[in-house]
Amino acid sequence: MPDCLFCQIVAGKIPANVVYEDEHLLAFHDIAPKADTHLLVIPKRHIVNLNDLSDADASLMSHLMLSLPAIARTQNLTGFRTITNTGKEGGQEVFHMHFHILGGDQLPGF
Ligand code: D5M
Repeated sequence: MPDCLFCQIVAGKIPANVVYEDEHLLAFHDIAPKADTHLLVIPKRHIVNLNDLSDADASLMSHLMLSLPAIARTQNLTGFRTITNTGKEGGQEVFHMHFHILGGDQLPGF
């Protein structure tokens, strides 16, 4: 998606502070951190949000979820919060699916 911000990060056209990359995923620091450590984990392929998923994405989503702890550990996080905002009403601002990883200090209960 040419005018998608996160697709442009995947393509290397917009810089990001990348902490993890593999064939399917990219993880980088959020530009406006809401916690001491705030990462974003995205699929390289353009997927809008959870509403955009189908059964064909089961393996990708399994890989993404199972990768979150290891990505958190790159920042020495053992405990962390994971959030994904779905749709405008869900607070989503960038319409390329991403999972926030928040940690590094004691987060309040939810
Ligand atoms: O979260 C979108 C998140 O994307 C928000 O926390 C800011 C972050 N953001 C926006 N632009 C950038 C760039 N260029 N690099 C890194 N992070 C960025 P949402 O869940 O959609 O509200």
